[in-house]
Amino acid sequence: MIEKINELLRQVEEFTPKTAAEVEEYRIKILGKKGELNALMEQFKSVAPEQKRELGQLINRLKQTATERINTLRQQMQDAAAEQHSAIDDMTRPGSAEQLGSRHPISLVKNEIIEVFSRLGYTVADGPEIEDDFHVFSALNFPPEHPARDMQDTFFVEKNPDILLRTHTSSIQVRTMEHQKPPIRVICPGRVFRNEAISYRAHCIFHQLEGLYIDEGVSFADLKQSLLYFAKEIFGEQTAIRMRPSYFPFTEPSAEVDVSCNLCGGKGCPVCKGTGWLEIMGCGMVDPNVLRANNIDPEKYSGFAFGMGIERIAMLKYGVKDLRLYFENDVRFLHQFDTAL
Ligand code: 2NM
Repeated sequence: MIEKINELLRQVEEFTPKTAAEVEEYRIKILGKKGELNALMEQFKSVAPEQKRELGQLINRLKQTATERINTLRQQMQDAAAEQHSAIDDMTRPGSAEQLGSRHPISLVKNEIIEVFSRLGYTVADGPEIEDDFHVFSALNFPPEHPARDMQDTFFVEKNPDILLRTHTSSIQVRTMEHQKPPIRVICPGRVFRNEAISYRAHCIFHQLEGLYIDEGVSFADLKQSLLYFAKEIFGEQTAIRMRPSYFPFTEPSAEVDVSCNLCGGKGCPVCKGTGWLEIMGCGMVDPNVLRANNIDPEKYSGFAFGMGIERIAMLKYGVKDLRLYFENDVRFLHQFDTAL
């Protein structure tokens, strides 16, 4: 028995496990219920009384040595694991930066335009994207046979009575006139929907921003100065504008507005197709029929309105060649506008 105990003592001292599982396995083998130590205790019962003192002390030594050795090894394994872990979770290491999102270029340009017009006393109005015929067409002097009322151009939700996706944000201005007396000075940004083939220059959903100013004695000169101020604020102080006669159902007279091409300084280049000018919006004096349809007396009040595509302004401002990029939400495109926050 003495031989056996000394052998076990040597084994315990030499035991060099590699894993915590090996330590546990060894603990069960030595100190477990059916382990070596309990086997020795069993044998100890039938030992001659004169041997009991020496053997008892030896067994106790084995028990103590094994317990201490196993506890030490366990602690070592735990420390090693913790050290590995803390190499990852080093609290003093600088944090890795979170990838932040960036404002969409359409939102950036929209907000910039809103800021410019708010300096001229305009407030922002909003309205529903799903509209009725009255607010999109009838109140805006569109004749019953106007092609915009066609299924070819407009997305209908229901027919008879007609419920449709607004094709311009002018419907917001109709709603403003409904519940507000002049003076009225609003800008209406929003999504509009047209049944168009998608290309680099057209999409079936795009963003418009329209303005409306109604008061006593509002003139075409006021319109011109307001739009010149807008153009200089958005495209730079050196920017000039010109107006070309045009036609819209809701304005008379109507005009297209061009800004001087900043790339060539008006001399002509591929971007402005040699003309020196870039078209940015439409505008005009609100047609008396529109004022009447919205219960505003055209004898007392006059007004101007203008409308632009936000994608187009953003394309000119940032030199983006394909309008579809604004809808694909590829972060490699969107993150290029990070700094413009
Ligand atoms: C444009 C061009 C010209 C316009 C007119 C109106 C309203 F409600 F007063 F009749 N809102 N927007 C307007 C006028 C829009 O977009 C190219």
